[in-house]
Amino acid sequence: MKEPVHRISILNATLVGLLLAACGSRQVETISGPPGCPLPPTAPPPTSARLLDDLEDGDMNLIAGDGLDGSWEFWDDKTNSNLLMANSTMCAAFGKFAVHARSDGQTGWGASVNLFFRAPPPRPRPYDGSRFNAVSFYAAIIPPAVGVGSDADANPTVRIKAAISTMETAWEGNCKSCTDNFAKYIEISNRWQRFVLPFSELRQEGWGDPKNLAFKTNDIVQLAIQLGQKFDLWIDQVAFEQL
Ligand SMILES: [Ca+2]
Ligand SMILES: [Ca+2]
Repeated sequence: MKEPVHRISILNATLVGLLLAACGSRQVETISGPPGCPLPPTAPPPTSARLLDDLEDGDMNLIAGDGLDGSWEFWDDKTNSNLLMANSTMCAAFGKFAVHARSDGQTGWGASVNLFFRAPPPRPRPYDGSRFNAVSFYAAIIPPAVGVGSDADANPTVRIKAAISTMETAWEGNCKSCTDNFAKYIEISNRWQRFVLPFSELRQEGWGDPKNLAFKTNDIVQLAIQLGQKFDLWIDQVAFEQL
């Protein structure tokens, strides 16, 4: 039994040698991230007007200065003790750290990842973002079908609501029916992608009171990324933009 195994080994070694010779000195492109992580972004991050947080300080605060002193807040419906929301070193788009939010099933309204521009009190507290006209961030999901030994070609996406609140829509703001924030829906896949929320494209859904509001750039409160009941989402590199 030993001889055939030995011969196969030699054949494999020869094949590997031929392949290496064929490759020459060409650089091999990385096509996958760590197992269980999103696929890497296809390009480095563009220069932004003002980086809000890349998570690289390992904390839950944004990069302070320019009147900004807020922090990340994770909100959920308290229906699942397996909910995870953290600054994690497992799967960053850039650097080592990124926000990770995962739940195997909420039963209420779900959960949201929020980045507040100002620290309370009071809550909410406005920030004058009129120097900017958009917010950008990187996001990716881990779909159930993607992982070790699974079919990465399935490439499902998840549609989620990304929003900016103002003093007229934020929770406990100047509203009778709050959190109908200025939103846009985005399609997130298992590859890290950059998403841009131009302020001019954000709209209320129309169920809030007040509604049909104009977006007041000088009165913004938070970036709110609305998750559903079941999710495995990563967020990194959040910034203000001047497009
Ligand atoms: Ca930080
Ligand atoms: Ca990062």
